[in-house]
Amino acid sequence: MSERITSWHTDPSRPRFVVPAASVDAHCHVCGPMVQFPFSAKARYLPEDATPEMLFALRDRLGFSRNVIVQASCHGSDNSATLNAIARSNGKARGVAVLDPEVQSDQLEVLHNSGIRGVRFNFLKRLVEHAPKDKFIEIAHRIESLGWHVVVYFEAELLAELRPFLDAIPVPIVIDHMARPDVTQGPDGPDMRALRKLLDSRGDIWFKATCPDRLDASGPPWDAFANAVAPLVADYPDRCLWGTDWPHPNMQTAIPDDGKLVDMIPRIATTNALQHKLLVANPMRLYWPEEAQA
Ligand code: 0GY
Repeated sequence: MSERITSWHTDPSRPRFVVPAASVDAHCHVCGPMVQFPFSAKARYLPEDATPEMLFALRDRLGFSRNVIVQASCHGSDNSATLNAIARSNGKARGVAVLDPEVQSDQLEVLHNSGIRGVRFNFLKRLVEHAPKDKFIEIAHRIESLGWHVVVYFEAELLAELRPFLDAIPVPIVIDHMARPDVTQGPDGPDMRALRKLLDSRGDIWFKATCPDRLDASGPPWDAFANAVAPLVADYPDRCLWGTDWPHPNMQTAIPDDGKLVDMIPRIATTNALQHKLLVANPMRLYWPEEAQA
């Protein structure tokens, strides 16, 4: 693996949908710059530099105000690139880290003071070598006093097997990309039913209504995604988040136009009230609780 990948649209359109004031892109990443922040030796893909300045330019172009930067697997558990981006954001970004199970408590404090508010557990075999559930549970207990949550990334097929693990997590849980349901099954298909069952089991499980480009092979305007996801957002309006997923790590075909991704929002959050929850109130509660409106 030596070829570096450009996984993002280099000239995204300006969205037609105008997002509410103070909107948060709650799922995005930075990669590199490689000379400053080398990629992990275990990285499964090698991206071109997707720098903080590029992310912030996209934020402004799309009309967003803040970012939640999720540590990408290509940087392993070295969060330096993510922390660098948060530090350069003038307070407009917070982050989700990937932690080494041996992380010390004083390092957790440093991460908190640097803007980290959650930890990501990635179960995608194509992205990570190991996903040690026992260590993840230990980490989840250790972050509890900081008020953090966990972000879990897995595919729909794994949900039943992961259920005891998820049940044992003592902090709020955010499910990346709704656990990648087969959206062609529609809103009442087995994958969405299983996700709803999980959401119904606890009041503190959230989901990201993200990634039509990854989940709907029919391509823009991603009708299957809109059809499957809109009822979920309507039924769980206080537990959904939205993000661009820029720079769309490792996407090599069907790279999405980020402006078109924003234009999907009113199709999955169909009223002003839902849009405000999805883009402002919900991410503020999770990432900037000290500023969130009651
Ligand atoms: C995503 C999805 C992917 C990649 C990563 O950390 C990552 O490398 O998250 C993926 O390949 O599905 O959320 O960015």
